[in-house]
Amino acid sequence: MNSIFNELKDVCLKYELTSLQRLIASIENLIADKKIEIAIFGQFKAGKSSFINNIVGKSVLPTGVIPVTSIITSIQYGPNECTMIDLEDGHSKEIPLAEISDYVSESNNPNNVKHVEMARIELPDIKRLKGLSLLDTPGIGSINLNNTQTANDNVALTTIAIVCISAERPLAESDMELISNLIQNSYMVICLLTKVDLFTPEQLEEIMTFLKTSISNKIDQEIPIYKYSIKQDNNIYRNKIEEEVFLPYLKNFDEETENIVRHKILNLANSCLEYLELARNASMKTDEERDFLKSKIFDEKINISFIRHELSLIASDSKSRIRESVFNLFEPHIQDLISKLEQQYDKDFPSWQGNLYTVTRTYENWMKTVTGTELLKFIDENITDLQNILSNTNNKFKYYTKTFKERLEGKVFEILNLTISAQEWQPSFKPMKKPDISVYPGFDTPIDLLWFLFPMFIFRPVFRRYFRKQIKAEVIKNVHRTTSVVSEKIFSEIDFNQEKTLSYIVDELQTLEHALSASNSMTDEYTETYKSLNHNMSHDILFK
Ligand SMILES: Nc1nc2c(ncn2[C@@H]2O[C@H](COP(=O)(O)OP(=O)(O)OP(=O)(O)O)[C@@H](O)[C@H]2O)c(=O)[nH]1
Ligand SMILES: [Mg+2]
Repeated sequence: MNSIFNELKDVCLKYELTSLQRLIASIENLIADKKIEIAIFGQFKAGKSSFINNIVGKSVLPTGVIPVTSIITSIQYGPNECTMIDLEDGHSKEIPLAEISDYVSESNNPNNVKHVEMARIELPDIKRLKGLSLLDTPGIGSINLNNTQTANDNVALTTIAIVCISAERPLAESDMELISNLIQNSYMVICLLTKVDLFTPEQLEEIMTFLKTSISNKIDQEIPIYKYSIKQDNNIYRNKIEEEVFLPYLKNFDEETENIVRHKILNLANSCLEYLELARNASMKTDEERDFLKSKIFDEKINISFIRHELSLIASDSKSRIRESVFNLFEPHIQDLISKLEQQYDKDFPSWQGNLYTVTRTYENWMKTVTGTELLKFIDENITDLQNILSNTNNKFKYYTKTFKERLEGKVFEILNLTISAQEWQPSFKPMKKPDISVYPGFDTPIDLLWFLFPMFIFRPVFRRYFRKQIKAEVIKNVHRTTSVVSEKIFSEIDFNQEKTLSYIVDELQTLEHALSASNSMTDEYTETYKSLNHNMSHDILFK
């Protein structure tokens, strides 16, 4: 099996099949660190975290009535209790298990402001599950799109998937889409009908029948469905799932991991063969035919400058609304801010001593500090909404990539009668970090240059009123200024993500273009590589 894997890696390297690198890495991990991953997917509130807590016999993961899980968390056996947080910058830190929800729950780590990549928990009292790793994932279809994305990113590489479907809302469109995506790549997919305690046995039978027919209608394949409840007859449900799903993997651990590796290698091989087939087909044509094919596929809508143009339209269309959206966040709070500052001013002014020049400077500094502090606090409190403004644009880029891929696949099929790889085609974006702005309120009061004309013991009440009146205008001016700073920050993130989307699509197009440019002299090479891969696959003892 190793030799065929090496051969596939060489093919990917030689023909620059970059989109297969993630799959290669996941196979390498599996070979190095034998561990069977069971990922728990499903809509938000389906009971995923509750199910894992129930299996491990302990409330380790946060659960709740509003969407909770925002970070992927793995749980597995380890000789000592240990909880690690892997950060996006590559560092890891150990934390007490009791603090896990500070990192993995949406309320304590909104929009992943703590930049957590994933959390890993090892527990000593689940030795019976040694070798398995349970993966808790954020709910699909959650209002927080970043969370949905986190879960989606993992679908393509999942080994064993348990899809939780709550008996309260059996089957949504997103469940079906999830199941069919998982079926394409995973080694095994299982459905878990959760919260069955909420229904009578008769109602449950109806729900089960509905679930089974809906799934088999959609994907033309039956998948095992298990019932589950953490509240009623829990032992029965838990034993059944452990005996029928978990234990078989553990009993034949070596054989099963080999099977899983083989399954993944087969997926990889199929993608490579598709590529070689495409390239070989193209290489057998004459130069004119090849150019004709390419011109039909890479038509006016499938070329880099058109894509660049469309992406920049998406970006500029989004940008045109961003300033307004950001200002709309601030606007309802402007009056409160003015009143707050006026009250603070009434408290602070009496302590400002000195001539007009000094008092003006004190006022100016005071204004800068309090407005700056209040506006930064506001940004802090509203970071989720600001990030959602950016997410809206990111989702447009993702949607564009998805429809573009479908357009391209359709074209290739129509013209060459070949299907191209079903690899996940999704650029992934990181949520926006808190804007690093130091609000710097401006201020201009030329009047103080004439300070020597105004003895303060006479004019103090006049200036007190004068400064107080300025507060409103200063606040409004600085809200506009902050709106610009924040919008600029979002603009630059959009530009960055636009480039990322473009280079992602360009990579994929180049792979295809490369395949379609294969000249006659390459036919033998592609045929040989194809034959050799095919032969080695069928002769490899593990593929028998
Ligand atoms: N009646 C009943 N309620 C359950 C059961 N399992 C989970 N719940 C409840 O369902 C709600 C959601 O459970 P979670 O485990 O947080 O769901 P989740 O799928 O992890 O949710 P997200 O992390 O937000 O995607 C909680 O209030 C649980 O108490 C069950 O078997 N029966
Ligand atoms: Mg959860």
